[in-house]
Amino acid sequence: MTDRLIAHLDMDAFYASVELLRYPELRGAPVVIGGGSRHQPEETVDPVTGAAVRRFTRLSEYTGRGVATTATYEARALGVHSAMGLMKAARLAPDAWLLPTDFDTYRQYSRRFKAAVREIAPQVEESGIDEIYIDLTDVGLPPAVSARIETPAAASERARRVARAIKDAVRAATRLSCSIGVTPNKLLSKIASELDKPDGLTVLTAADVPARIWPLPARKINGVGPKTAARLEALGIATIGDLARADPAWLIDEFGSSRGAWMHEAANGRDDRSVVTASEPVTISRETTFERDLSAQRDRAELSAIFTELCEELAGDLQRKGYVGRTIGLKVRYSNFKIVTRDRTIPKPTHDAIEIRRVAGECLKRVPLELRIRLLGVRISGLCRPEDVASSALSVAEPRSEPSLFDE
Ligand code: TTP
Ligand code: MG
Ligand code: MG
Repeated sequence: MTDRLIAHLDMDAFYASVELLRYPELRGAPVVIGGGSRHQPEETVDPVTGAAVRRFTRLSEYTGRGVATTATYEARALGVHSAMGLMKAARLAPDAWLLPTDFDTYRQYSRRFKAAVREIAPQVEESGIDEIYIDLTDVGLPPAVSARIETPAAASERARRVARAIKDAVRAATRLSCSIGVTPNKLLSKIASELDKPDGLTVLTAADVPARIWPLPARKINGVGPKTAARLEALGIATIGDLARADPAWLIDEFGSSRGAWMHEAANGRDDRSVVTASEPVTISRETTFERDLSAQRDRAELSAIFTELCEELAGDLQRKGYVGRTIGLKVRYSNFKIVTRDRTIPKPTHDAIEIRRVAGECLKRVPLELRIRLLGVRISGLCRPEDVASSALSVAEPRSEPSLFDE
């Protein structure tokens, strides 16, 4: 098998970098993200010049038990890091600026950078809000060249070219920088993306493992947590190289057969997990077949209750899975087993039960209701993520919705 080209991309100081886009005056200063709404910058007007000014909170003003989600590289230089208590961070960097965490905005930027990458390389695996794995094995190959006949040097050259294009696309879409590692597998790429942060680009082959990977501490292997690292340390194993050179049988004795064997493989840079692209659902639906066929005339109350319940379940599915949709559809199967469907697309996407019920009710007015009904279903398509839509652009029904046929 030829080597794969797997990239790991991770955004630089992600939450902090997003904040700097709206507060460019803080660029170059130590900034820590992790406050609450009371640390929202105050917008005022300078009484003399009339210019808008913002007042930010100094980290030294913080009291409470909150932790830093992240910090700019300037704050990291003072010793502040993710998950550090803010009071402790304030002792290290009292003059740093503190900003509240705004997950909605970070999620929006997350979707944006991932979409930009997918335009260039569609094989993307989400592995966190600010990071993805990308399979570049077949991306950017010159026509009539297959990855199988490409020389290793040409493959590395192509990896660098494609990764550079991805970094440019991420910057164009978000004005943010990221770091990318490209190696033959996910495990090595996850380590490599960190080697040259921020704004890094590191391409490694299996031959680079001894020089570039082995000197690193064992905890740099994704999956070796602080506890395992401490145990390894106590056994005299500090670096990935120590682990690679350890006797696998001894590791298995110490850590069990699967973990011991895995650690040895990982330290030697071997990992054959593939990049798993999660497919987004196209539609979400709910339907029910009745115990007995129901008549739109005689069983109106029962049908109406079931119809409402289906819409509520569908809205619950959407909210749980984190989608909103624009096309709401209705499916009716009659006692003679014939099916009719109707759908309607609304201008703004929704995940609201009342709104779904209202639109599905309109669809219901367009189906014949002379025959008894055997099955009723509602579905929604045209799905997207609510964070991709400004909240004012979400469709929510007025509390009193228009009555549908079943309610009349
Ligand atoms: P990371 O990618 O680990 O860190 P980062 O992007 O801030 O910095 P780096 O340049 O080193 O990659 O995490 C991504 C975001 O996840 C980070 O900006 C904030 C959030 N986060 C937490 O909320 N808590 C944590 O403990 C960590 C590690 C991250
Ligand atoms: Mg990051
Ligand atoms: Mg990350």
